Amino acid sequence: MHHAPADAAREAPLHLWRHARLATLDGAAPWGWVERGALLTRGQDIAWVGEESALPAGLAPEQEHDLGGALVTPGVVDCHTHLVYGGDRAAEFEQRLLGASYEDIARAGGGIRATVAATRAASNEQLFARAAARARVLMAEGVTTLEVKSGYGLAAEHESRCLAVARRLGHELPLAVRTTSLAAHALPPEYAGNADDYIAAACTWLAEQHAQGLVDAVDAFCERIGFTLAQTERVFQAAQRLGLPVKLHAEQLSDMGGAQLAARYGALSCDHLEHLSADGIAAMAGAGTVAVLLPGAYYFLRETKLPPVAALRAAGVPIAIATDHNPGSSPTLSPLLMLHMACTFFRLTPEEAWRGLTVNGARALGLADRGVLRAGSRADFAVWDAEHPREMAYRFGHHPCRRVVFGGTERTTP
Ligand code: DI6
Ligand code: FE
Repeated sequence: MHHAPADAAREAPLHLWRHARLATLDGAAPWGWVERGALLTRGQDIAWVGEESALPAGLAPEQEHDLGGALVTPGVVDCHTHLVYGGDRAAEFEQRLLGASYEDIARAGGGIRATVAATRAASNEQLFARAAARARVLMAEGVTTLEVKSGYGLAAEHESRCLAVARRLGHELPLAVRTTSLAAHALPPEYAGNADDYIAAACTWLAEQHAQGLVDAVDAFCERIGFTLAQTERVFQAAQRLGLPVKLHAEQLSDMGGAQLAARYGALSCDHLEHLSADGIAAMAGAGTVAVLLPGAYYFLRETKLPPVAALRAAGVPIAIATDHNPGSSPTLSPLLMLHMACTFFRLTPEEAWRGLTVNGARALGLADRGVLRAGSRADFAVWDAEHPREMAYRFGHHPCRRVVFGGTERTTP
């Protein structure tokens, strides 16, 4: 006999996590702060959060964990990564510093095409081992939910392999993984000069990948060097036919009007957004689309145009922050550095940046059950060697994450 999930949750043992300073990020109070806090977890979920002095009486928790007055935040949600790929582009970085232009490198078979070739040449085991090593670095900084995009296979077989590797990360590591199909990332060499045919092919792969349970969302790179608005819309239509939510790499290098298109398809998020227009902001606000800001790519590409943070804030568009980990434009594995850079470059407040790395990151993935410490949410939280979460926004190159609880179970740090 199988128990219904609700019954299983009721039967799971109760754990008390006490003597904590909580940044719940729940409610309107600054940080959702609880100075002398405690959490009760049952199974994978939080059963109760509050002042320890207000703990419900008469409970007999099976285990009690004394957190010694440490700071607790929700687990970190990295809602935009390209974690699965072969090779790296460190030599290309070096060549550029020695004077080679992006075009020189591209003509010599470098850039994104080099990553596609290395990804296709890598075995599933190699792709998995490399991606798992990267995921462990992210996890050491408190990541409990991770989005992983395909987009370096750019052929049916290789896109499916990359999505399957991403799925396997979620099965083999104590981490929640959401997969996004990004076949519309770049034009593979087989389709040079034939982007419309490539998009038609990619739309047919999507149905197959979805049938295999490999896809949670669909993304595209709408850009002069990526795909046009019309091609992006065909990808969105294919996603819509399958009932899959969409996201978009939008207005990263130029204002294509991608945000307006994405909003018409009810996009979960638009990401990058340095060149986002007032019309794009209004469309996103109307659709409830999250703005995912990616300070790592802004920094690494030495971008100078800032995303319109004040206007996004004024329009009430939720703002998320992510690593955008990829070998070409954001080879970082530090969500905490992104937290810092969101403040220094983009002028987010430390609390906005933290909400960006937790609750709004979750929202960018369509997940309402995490990102805050609240009764009913998933028991995903991080314990920090810090007095206050603003310290992690202030310091950089600093990793004070000490313990992580994922789905109610303490994770052993890698
Ligand atoms: N925007 C980016 O910055 C990366 N992809 C994208 O859509 C670059 C990917 C790469 O250069 O490998
Ligand atoms: Fe990206």
